[in-house]
Amino acid sequence: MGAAYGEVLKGTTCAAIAYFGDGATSEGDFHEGLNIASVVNAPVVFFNQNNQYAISVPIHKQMKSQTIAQKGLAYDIPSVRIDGNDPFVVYMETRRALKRARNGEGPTLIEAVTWRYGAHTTADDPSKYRDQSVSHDKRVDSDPIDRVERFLKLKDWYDHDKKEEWLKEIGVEIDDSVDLLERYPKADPALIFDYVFEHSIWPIEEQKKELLRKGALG
Ligand SMILES: Cc1ncc(C[n+]2csc(CCOP(=O)(O)OP(=O)(O)O)c2C)c(N)n1
Repeated sequence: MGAAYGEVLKGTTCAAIAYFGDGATSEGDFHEGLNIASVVNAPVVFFNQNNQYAISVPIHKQMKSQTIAQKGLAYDIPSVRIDGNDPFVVYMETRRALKRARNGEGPTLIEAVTWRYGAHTTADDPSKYRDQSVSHDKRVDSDPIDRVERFLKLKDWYDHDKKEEWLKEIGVEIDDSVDLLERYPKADPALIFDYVFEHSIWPIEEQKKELLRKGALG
């Protein structure tokens, strides 16, 4: 919302898009962002990826709202709920919302309903809080990559060799990027204190000194 409104102040026609989970919509800053975006008609798209879990917390345990889209109504923001596993509808609605934003028509909230098949992070074990066979069935039914593949086959546009070639190319690109980042020079941790404010303030300076004194910053 801040980045979007900044563009208005600069006089550009750029829009901003923010992606966040269902759990994020239970936090105060989501509501503050929507409220002020509506008040100043900011060129922003709020894109909610509703995968129905905030790590181990299922959606019904963190909100009583039937949908996330309805939260936009309270702020008079046009809101849609879409099939987040349909790449075409995700593309079309995102494009439409960005166009509205760039035309000065203000914010949009998109709720894209999906499902997290695997773990939240490598430290998470979803078998502890949900039946993993459900994830398996959902994947078979609605995986977006498989859906596009089925669509291309139906249209007779599918090229198996091209797919294999791209998979190889992308694999090499990912491996190269990981190698590059692993060799990246380490940042100076003291820098995190230097850019909090334009001119530093004493509590930040004290924290920096304290950490340097303890040798925590190497
Ligand atoms: C203020 C705060 N509290 C807790 C966390 C720990 N945390 C990280 S991700 C997460 C759940 C996020 O759920 P959701 O918004 O649904 O996004 P998802 O990762 O499921 O897509 C939590 C609680 C955090 N990062 N920040």
